Amino acid sequence: MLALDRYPTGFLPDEETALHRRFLADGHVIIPVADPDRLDRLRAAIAGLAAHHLDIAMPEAPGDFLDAIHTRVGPAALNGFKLAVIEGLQADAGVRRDYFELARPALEVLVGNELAMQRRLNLSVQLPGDDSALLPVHADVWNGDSPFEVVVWLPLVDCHGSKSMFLLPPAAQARHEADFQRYSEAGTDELFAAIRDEVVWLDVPYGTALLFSQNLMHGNIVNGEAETRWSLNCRFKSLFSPYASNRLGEFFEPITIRAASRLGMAHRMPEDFDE
Ligand SMILES: O=C(O)CCC(=O)C(=O)O
Ligand SMILES: [Fe+2]
Repeated sequence: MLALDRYPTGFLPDEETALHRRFLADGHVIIPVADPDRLDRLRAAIAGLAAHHLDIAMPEAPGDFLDAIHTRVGPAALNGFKLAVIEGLQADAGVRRDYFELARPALEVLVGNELAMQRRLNLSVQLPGDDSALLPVHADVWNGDSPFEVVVWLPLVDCHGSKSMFLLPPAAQARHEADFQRYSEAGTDELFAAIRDEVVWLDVPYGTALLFSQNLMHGNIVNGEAETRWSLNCRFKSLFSPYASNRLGEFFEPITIRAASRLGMAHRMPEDFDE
C-alpha cells in the first residue's frame, strides 16, 4: 500500500485544498448546486411525473406539492408511485446530465475530472411517520460498493432532522471500526444505538447538494417532521479507480473520458514489435 500521507497535496490550488480538508474531516460537504435554474427544471419535471401518475394537473408550486405528497399518497401506494416517478426520470436521457452538472465543480475537485457515474438515479420519498421504506444504519462499502465512490445526494425539498439522513463523522467511525467485533453479531438497532449520540443529522436545504463518503455509517429513521422528504442519490467515482461489485458498464458508466485516456485505451503495440 502506498503511504499516501507521505505525498504532498500542495500542488492543489488553495480553494481545492480547503474543500478537500472539509470532506476528509467531516466525511461530507454541502455545497450550493452549480446551476439553480437546472435544479428548478429537474424538480418541476419530477413534480410533473408525480402529478401525471396521480392524474392531476401540474402543480404551480412544485416544492410545496412534493412536501405535501403524503396528503395524496399513503404508505401502501408509495412503492408503485415511486417506481412510476423514477421510471419517468430514467426515460429522459438529459436527467443524468443535469444531475451531474449540478455537482460537477465539487466532483471535479473531490473525485476527479475523468468520472464514472451510476447509471440509475435512486429516489427516496419518506412520508411523515412511515416506517415502511427506511434505510437503517449501513455503509454501502459493506455491500458491494467501492471505497472510492462518493454519493451525490440531492434534496428536492428542504431536508433537516429526521426528514434528512444521518452520517457518522470519520473520527467516530474510526473509533467504532477499531472496536467492530462488538457489533459483528449485533443487529442494526444495536449498531444504531451505539453510534446514535455521535451521528450528524445533515441539514440540506433545497438548492444545495450533499456529497458524502459511503464508507461512513449512515441511514435514516422515521421522518418525524410534518412534511415528506424527497431526495435523489447517485454514486460517482474516478473512472480508473478500483471497482468492487458495482462494475463499469453495468452499474457505472464513463461520463468524462479525456483524450489521453482514449489514446491509451485504444493503443496496441504493433504485432512484430520486439524490444
Ligand atoms: O437517503 C437516505 O436516507 C440514505 C441514502 C443512502 O443510504 C445512500 O445514498 O447511500
Ligand atoms: Fe447508503
